[in-house]
Amino acid sequence: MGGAPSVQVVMVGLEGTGKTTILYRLKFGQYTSSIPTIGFNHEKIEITEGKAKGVTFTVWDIGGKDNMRPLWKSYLRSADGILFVVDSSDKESMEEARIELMKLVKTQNPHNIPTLVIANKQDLRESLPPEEVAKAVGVSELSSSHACQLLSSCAVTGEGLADAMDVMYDMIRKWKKGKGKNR
Ligand SMILES: Nc1nc2c(ncn2[C@@H]2O[C@H](COP(=O)(O)OP(=O)(O)OP(=O)(O)O)[C@@H](O)[C@H]2O)c(=O)[nH]1
Ligand SMILES: [Mg+2]
Repeated sequence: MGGAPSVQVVMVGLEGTGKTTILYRLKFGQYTSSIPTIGFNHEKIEITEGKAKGVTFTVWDIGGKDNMRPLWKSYLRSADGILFVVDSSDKESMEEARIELMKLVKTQNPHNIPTLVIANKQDLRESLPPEEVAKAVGVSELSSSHACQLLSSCAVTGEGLADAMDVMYDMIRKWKKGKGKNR
């Protein structure tokens, strides 16, 4: 106990869904163009407003290409929460995202850490609304047995990201209480 709280989250999702854009939006407060991630990026992000004000998030942003997905699970062991990013405009990838999300949360999550799915790219006209993304990737189904919720965002403008960090922090606090943990 004592000191400013800090948590670790792992950010995963299929390639091109906007993970690195989210990371740098949170870190620098502005849009930064990115190239596909080979390996990972990580940043310490101090939350300056909202319910999680003063909390430091260490965010591990892992590349989403299929050859990098086997790495995702190794980050789960030391993380307190999962941010799973979905491109809401890419309807064809929803089933693949659902399979990866199920696998990760159900079979590769030894400490049962909470998952917040982010339905990103809500600014695009063709994007599915958050409720439909939730159905398509199985959040509705998962939430009956696991701590799993969905929120929407636009990483280009940053809309929705402050709420997402608030909710992620809240989920982590509940998870830690439930585990009697104080890491
Ligand atoms: N319109 C729109 N474009 C976005 C949004 N978020 C990210 N992008 C764009 O989507 C593309 C991919 O973004 P990245 O952040 O590199 O995606 P990533 O998930 O890190 O991809 P990998 O590193 O390959 O796993 C970039 O051209 C971004 O500018 C968004 O909310 N809206
Ligand atoms: Mg990336």
